[in-house]
Amino acid sequence: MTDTFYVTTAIAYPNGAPHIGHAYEMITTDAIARWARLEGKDTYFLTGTDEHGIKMVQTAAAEGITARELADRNAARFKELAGRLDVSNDDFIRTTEPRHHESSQEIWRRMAASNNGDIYQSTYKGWYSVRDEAYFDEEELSDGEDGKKFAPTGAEVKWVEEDSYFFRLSAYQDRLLKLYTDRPDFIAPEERRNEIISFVKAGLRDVSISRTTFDWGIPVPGASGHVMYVWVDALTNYITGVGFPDAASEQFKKFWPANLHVIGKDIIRFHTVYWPAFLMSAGIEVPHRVFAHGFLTSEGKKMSKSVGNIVDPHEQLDLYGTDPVRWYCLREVSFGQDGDWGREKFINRNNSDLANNFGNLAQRSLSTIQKNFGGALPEAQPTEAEHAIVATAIAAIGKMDLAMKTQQIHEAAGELTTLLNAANLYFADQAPWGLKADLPRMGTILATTADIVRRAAIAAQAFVPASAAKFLDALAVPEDQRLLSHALSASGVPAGTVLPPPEPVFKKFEHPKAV
Ligand code: ME8
Repeated sequence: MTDTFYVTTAIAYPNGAPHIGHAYEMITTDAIARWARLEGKDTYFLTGTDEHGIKMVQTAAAEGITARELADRNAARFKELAGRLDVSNDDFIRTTEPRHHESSQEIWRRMAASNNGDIYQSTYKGWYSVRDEAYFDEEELSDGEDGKKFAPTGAEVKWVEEDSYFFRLSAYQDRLLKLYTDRPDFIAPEERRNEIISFVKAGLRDVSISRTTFDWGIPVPGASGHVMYVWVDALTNYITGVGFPDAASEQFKKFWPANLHVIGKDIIRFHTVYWPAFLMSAGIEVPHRVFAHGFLTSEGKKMSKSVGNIVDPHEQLDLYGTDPVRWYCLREVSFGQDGDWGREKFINRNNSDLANNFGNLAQRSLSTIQKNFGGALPEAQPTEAEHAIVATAIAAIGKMDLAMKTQQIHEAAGELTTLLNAANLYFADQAPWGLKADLPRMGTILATTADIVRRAAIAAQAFVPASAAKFLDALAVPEDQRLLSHALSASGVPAGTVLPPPEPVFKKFEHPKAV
């Protein structure tokens, strides 16, 4: 039986155009999904948009359009971005779709029916942040000017009082703490896990899970005038995406529980406290793991509309193209930590890792094969130096695999670069271009280098897929021999295979001149 792997991103609010933080999450999750496919796993990758809630209503009103019009316009932008980033999602869920309404109403019914009722009716009185779509306790707030109050996220909160349904989250404290203990891998990175354990240990309050002051949401079954709190329906997208409420469906049985939810650090409580509690209440298995990544800043500063420094991923793609943007996100930022989008660092990364290291190795070895062997891959008669570099490659790819299994994406990308550095050193030391009088030796070095490029390019498919495919095409690697097992195997492309003339794959970028 093939292993399965189900991975998701958070679903973004389409109240505006996507920013680089959204692109970052799509790219990193895509690398994880692509790696699982390279491992030969039957992989399902879901992303989408979270279209309900008061924030959508208010933004739409300010623009003089309906929430649905706003959702339609911006969901299209998120989809378009996923396409341009070469994101390999299998589905794109929109929470306004009928399948998702059905699914959310079913999880609600199950929660209402469980433990003699995990859902009860009362009145909510408290603080709400529209920007975060979240409730806050008085103690968490800070005071601003004019009596305004602010959530720890910096968003203004408003007092709300309304008739509402509640979820009995307080009853789940022990079960949640047991989950974190029994399954130490459930929350990553470690510091986030500790933060959540302390939060839950401090005690949990029941959560208000319906709203009555607006109607842009999923109707609560059997309770007219109530729509679900946006987070109840948002989290449910992860099961809708694999066929819930048809829990007997092949897809649901195959992919649920999800292997991994990738999210940002600001929404960890929703995913590691509310979500498992909702699922336990509904009698549905909880996901295996939630990984919280950090936030990207722009040239060292927090991105904000008021500062006007929000990085538009489309602009970056226009300037640099898809794979350099992907590589920067995957290599420059330690996955799980905050990172920065900075032009100088971007150009350095691209030029050193992609153009000078990867690109040069491939170009120099392949063009020398064209020049001296008419494009036919020479025979290798390996000496110790060749055995050593091949062993280095296999070990590096093994390390990449271990790193990817715990979402240490930047480490995996770093291993790839270390391998390519070693291969460039091998190539420079052996200096094949000076061996015209010893063609068999020259051929050995070129064939070995081409084989290292093949192995590296197979692994690189998770990171820079279009460029990796170009290398693999240039090496005449058949489509069905591009899995991780092929990158680790003893043999590669047979000697004598005629290779097409190589084309440069990566470009160097110039640093803008200081003015
Ligand atoms: O939170 N850097 O949507 P969202 C990196 N709809 N990641 C960032 C970021 C930044 N500067 N800013 C935001 C929501 N993100 C909910 C999710 S899931 C059931 C519902 C990340 O559009 C953020 O942490 O505000 C989240 O994971 C994702 O982008 C969508 O954020």
